[in-house]
Amino acid sequence: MIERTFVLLKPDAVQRGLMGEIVGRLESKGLKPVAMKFMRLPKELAERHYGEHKGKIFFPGLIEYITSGPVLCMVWEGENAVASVRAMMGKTNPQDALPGTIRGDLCQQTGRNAIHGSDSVESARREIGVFFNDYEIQEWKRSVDPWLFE
Ligand code: DAT
Ligand code: MG
Repeated sequence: MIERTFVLLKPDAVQRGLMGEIVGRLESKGLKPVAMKFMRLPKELAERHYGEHKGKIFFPGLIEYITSGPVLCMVWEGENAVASVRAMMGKTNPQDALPGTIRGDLCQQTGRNAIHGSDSVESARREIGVFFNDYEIQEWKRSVDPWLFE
């Protein structure tokens, strides 16, 4: 199933100069970028995005961290894109994330785990709607697609 997923590179990824590395991994997988936006999240938007974690002990710290600097917000499309990006990200706690995954290779602590990716098709739809208007999402054909999809 061709799906879309919402991906956000967190302030630590931006500050550490890892945007290219992470975007490169998603591109090399053959996933197709359909939206990108570099922005500083207003607190309200951050709280809406992480609404499911409201009330948890780490919520205030999470909001402070995610709003502390610019982030790269993106939508990527591809076969089974939601689970595929989650697998590439690795476990939430980088200490549990396998080598070969983004968090396993590039991060050390849960509170600085570099990347967000939607955890279900339903979350992806909600999160894409929170961050992007329809006109910010590009429908485009890629000439390599026949070499990725039979
Ligand atoms: P994921 O980002 O893997 O989807 P999540 O949705 O459970 O993980 O949590 C969202 C973010 O909140 C996570 O990337 C980092 C932070 N977080 C989660 N659990 C935490 C914890 N126990 N302590 C500190 N931060 C935590
Ligand atoms: Mg999550």
